Amino acid sequence: MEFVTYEQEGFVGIVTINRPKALNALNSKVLEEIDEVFSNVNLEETRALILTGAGEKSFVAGADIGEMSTLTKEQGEAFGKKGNDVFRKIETFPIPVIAAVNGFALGGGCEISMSCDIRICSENAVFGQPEVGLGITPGFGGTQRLARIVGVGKAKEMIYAATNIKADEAYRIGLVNAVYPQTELMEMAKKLANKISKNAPIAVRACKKAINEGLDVDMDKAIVIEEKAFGSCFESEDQREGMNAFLEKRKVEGFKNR
Ligand code: DAK
Repeated sequence: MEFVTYEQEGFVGIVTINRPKALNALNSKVLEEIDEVFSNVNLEETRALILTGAGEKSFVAGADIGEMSTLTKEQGEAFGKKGNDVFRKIETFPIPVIAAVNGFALGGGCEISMSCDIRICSENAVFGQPEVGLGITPGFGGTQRLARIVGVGKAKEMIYAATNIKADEAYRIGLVNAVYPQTELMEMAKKLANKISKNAPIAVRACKKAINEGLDVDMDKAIVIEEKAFGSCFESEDQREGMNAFLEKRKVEGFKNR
């Protein structure tokens, strides 16, 4: 791998986009490597992922403008699909993915963070969809996910006016769950990932699937998705251990992911 690294710390996997010379901008190679890293995650031993960028300046400064500058209509659509397939893989990945946004999250950077389940950021983070200033639309899901996360009005303002927002504003509008000093960001991301990892993995995965799939359908269908997810947990050892521990007034002896 040239541009993406993976580290395993207990049940937590850390994926780092590492192309500092271009502020971690996403070219085709970076997208292919992210895809490969996610494909290789060992889901038996990993219960949460953290996605971050190398360095202290930028999470991801967007799709690679140099690579995009000469695309034809067909090539543009193909590049959009390549990014969208990877981002959808992250969004539907069986385990939670936390974006630890450590600086610029512009264009494709904002978009990849929005394909993660949860975003936390450093105080120097900047979010935005500056594409219309480059003569293009957001191409990796920005027009769809931003409106779903922060609401239509705010998303339209950010996208039409190409307005970048700082960390405190991102927190205020609900784009990020928390803001930390840069030096504490990864520690806090790991703390959250470890907290998730201590819970029953089968139940956590079922929650992610139910929340994601339920948001795409009406409430009558959505609630059935939850019923199925809830029912499926009763086939797990971890459900028995979780409930027995409560009834026997003891701590859970470590969920087994079974
Ligand atoms: N692409 C390529 N290189 C980039 C880059 C990017 N997005 N962002 C930064 N770099 C490179 C710079 O060119 C510079 O390289 P050298 O000149 O040193 O070789 C290096 O990173 C350092 O950047 P700066 O010198 O500019 O650093 P500053 O601190 O002065 O400024 C900045 C930092 C983040 C404010 C600035 O670099 C900047 O404005 N970057 C561009 C941000 C941006 O506009 N991002 C959105 C890109 S558009 C689609 C698919 C995808 C997309 C759209 C459509 N379809 C297929 C339909 C997605 C679009 C985008 O993401």
